[in-house]
Amino acid sequence: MSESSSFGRREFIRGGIAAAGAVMAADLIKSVAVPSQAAAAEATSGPFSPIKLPYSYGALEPVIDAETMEIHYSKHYQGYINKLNQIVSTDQKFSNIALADFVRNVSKYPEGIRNNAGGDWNHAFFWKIMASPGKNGAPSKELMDAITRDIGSLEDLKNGMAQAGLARFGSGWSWLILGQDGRLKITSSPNQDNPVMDIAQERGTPIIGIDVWEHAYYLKYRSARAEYLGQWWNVANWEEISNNFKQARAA
Ligand code: MN3
Repeated sequence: MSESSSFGRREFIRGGIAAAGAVMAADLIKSVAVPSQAAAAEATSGPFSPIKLPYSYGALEPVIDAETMEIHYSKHYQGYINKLNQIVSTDQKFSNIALADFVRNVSKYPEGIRNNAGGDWNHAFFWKIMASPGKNGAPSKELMDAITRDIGSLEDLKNGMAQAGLARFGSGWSWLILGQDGRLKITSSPNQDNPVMDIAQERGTPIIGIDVWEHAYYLKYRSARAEYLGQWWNVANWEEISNNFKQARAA
């Protein structure tokens, strides 16, 4: 996270110069707030670490802007991982438990593990199912056949996932899952919950998951969640999504 720490230092120096110029108190508060945010996302040690982003921060432009990607990855995602590492360091009984096991059996663990293991798992999943516009491929035939059978059409899938995301009040995720009955289904979850969790209303294997927290789209789309959900398909990595379906069906 060297980029964020150098950013923090730069802002801090700028803040120092502003202070020397004796500018207004409000400006001082702003300049001091930046380094503390950057410091909060410094990687901490522990069993959990971020996956490498499979593309640059700017690779999803113009659908998702580089600044949103940088903040989302280096602050929010890293923040969940840091908190998870901090929580598991407090009790010996949490050591040697894999992320997938925390997520699957989340009802056994404290709320902080539900939120932060969910945040880690969901974002790692999300980064992988996106690709640059124009390089994002198309659904496999077997996935398209299942979409046609269970959802209707690709347009129905897009509309259905937009509806699920818009109906989710506050923060959460819109999902396409392979249900335990072997059928595709559109669902949504609050906060950092997901359909793998034992507490989920609709359980299944995620094939697509779209982050509908404001931090995922607000800088570019402001409050227009529907527009973000419509544009998102231009960065859907169909190769990865089709592979998720293939693996879920084989499981
Ligand atoms: Mn997010």
